[in-house]
Amino acid sequence: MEAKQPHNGTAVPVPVEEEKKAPKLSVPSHECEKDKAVLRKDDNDIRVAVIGNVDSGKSTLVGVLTKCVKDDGNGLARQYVFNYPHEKDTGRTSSIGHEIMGFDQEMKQVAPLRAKTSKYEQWQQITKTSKKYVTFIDLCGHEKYLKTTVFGLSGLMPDYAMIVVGANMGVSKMTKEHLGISLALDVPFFVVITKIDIAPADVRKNTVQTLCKILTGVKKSAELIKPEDDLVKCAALFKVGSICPVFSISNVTEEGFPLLKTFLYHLQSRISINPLFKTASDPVEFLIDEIFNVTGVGVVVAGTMLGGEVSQNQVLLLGPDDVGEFAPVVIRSIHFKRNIVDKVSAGQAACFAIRYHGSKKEQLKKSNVRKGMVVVDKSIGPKATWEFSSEVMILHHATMIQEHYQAVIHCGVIRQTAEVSAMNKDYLKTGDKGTIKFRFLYRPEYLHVGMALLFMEGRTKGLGRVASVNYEYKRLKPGVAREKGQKKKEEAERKKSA
Ligand SMILES: Nc1nc2c(ncn2[C@@H]2O[C@H](COP(=O)(O)OP(=O)(O)OP(=O)(O)O)[C@@H](O)[C@H]2O)c(=O)[nH]1
Ligand SMILES: [Mg+2]
Repeated sequence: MEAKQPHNGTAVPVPVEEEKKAPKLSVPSHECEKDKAVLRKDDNDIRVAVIGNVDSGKSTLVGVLTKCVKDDGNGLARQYVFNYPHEKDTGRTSSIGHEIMGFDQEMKQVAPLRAKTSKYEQWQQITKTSKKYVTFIDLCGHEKYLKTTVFGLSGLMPDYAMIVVGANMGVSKMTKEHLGISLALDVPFFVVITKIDIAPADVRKNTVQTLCKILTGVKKSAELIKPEDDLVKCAALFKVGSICPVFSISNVTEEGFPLLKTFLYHLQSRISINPLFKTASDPVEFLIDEIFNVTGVGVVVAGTMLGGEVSQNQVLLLGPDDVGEFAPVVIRSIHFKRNIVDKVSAGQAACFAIRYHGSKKEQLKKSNVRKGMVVVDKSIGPKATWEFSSEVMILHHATMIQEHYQAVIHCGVIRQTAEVSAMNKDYLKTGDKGTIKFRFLYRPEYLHVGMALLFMEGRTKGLGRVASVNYEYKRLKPGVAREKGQKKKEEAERKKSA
């Protein structure tokens, strides 16, 4: 199997001694609410998560946009964006893919190097010559990989979601599901209808009508984009408002691409209005979404900078581990979009080569780090929590959610099973709202009040926000806790039958 490249627009940092100073990236101007001086340096880097039903043409669209090759309708363009050979064989995306497209001063797309050159060279060329770039996060359409798609949407902090719908396929259950998740996570979305070259006119019309109806149902007004539309205004309005731009394209003929590319160029970063992001002058907070072990380098973590600035040789805290502790680590080298840099700041996705620092003599191993951990500044005084409460809404549950119910919590980069330890109602059914106290089953996590969360178990789905965290509660070891829970359950059943 081919080795997977670190993503997040990053690459494996080379050993420190080989590092060179990275070229400076230009900063565009655009209005925002925070002080410009402390905003992230490359506010011109937009992240777009690509979602939609299986076979709707997501990977193909990413391939056509970023590699400037036309598709043949038979899987040609997607070959350039797959991570693994098995994805090439089956044509199905099963992992998260990252690709970038760049624009120059004149708003023209920077021609990528030949599609067959390494991703490394392609990204370096685009970042060096572009004024602005859009990073696409290609996600999976198949239900089997829904957890990966949810992770991409919630943990990789996209500015926007691009929902891809096949004109000939209509709006599927999975498309609606992805749309619902974007809404739940407050990720504004636009729609791209693909395959207009093969969809019969009546089928295409039907797809558009169904889509408009669904969007109206979620209080969004569909804007079917026409050549005369003001795309600058559209991109700005859609960032905060209730419109949903809808593009119609063909990956084979490239019909509709000029309009879509212009729109992508005008997209604005949302970090200034996303409450999760802080400024470069705040203490460092970096969420880990992937871990690599690189020969000659050691452990490399990929993730997103929520706040602060990180430089080479800086000492920060890594955690929480399985008992909720944080350990000092030193940043050995930094990569940003496959370029070696000496600093990254709030809003950027980056890769750090790290190792333990100070009294901890052991060597940091990949197994010591997991997705959901953070690298933070000591001044934050980070704490891990086993228990938190959340205001929730149940999107679907076959019967009732009660105490002891267990589900997988997706919250940013955190993914862990938790149990309902208390509720403000006896039970919750589909459509109900309530307050639930959740307890993680395996380890404490680093959580923020206000973070959006989704919980899932089979077909059950609910969404909510972290309302408060309880640092006082310390969970018993999982085995003991399960035993206790089981006893409590048995007792309740005994009482019921008595
Ligand atoms: N004719 C035509 N075929 C297209 C178009 N877009 C995509 N295709 C074809 O549709 C098929 C599916 O495309 P993919 O890009 O793999 O779809 P996907 O949404 O990424 O699928 P998953 O990753 O499995 O969720 C491929 O054979 C593409 O060649 C289009 O605009 N026109
Ligand atoms: Mg795909």
